[in-house]
Amino acid sequence: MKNKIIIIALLLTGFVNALSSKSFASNKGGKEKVVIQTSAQCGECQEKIESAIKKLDGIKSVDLNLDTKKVTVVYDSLLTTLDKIKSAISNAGYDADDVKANSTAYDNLPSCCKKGGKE
Ligand SMILES: [Cu+2]
Repeated sequence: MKNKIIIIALLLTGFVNALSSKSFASNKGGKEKVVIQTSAQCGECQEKIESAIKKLDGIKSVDLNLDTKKVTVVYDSLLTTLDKIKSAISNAGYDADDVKANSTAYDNLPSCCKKGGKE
């Protein structure tokens, strides 16, 4: 009887370990897809943002929608992070969600590319 309890306990521990290592593995890397709100105004902004993101490692695809100003990025989370993508956008002169545009880069944008430039 005691042996049975030990076996069940061992099986349970193994099961819990298997579960936790599985969730760890899925956090460890692979394809991630994010949608980031930017402050892009026109096609030129779109190109600048897309090429800034493409310079990072592990970028699979970048697609900026000018109607919504949202950029969809598919990337390998082993090679890059969401923070790196946001700072690439900021360093290009545009807002990326909660990350504000780098002010020097923003000042260097043509006036039509600044916020409200197209409105
Ligand atoms: Cu522009």
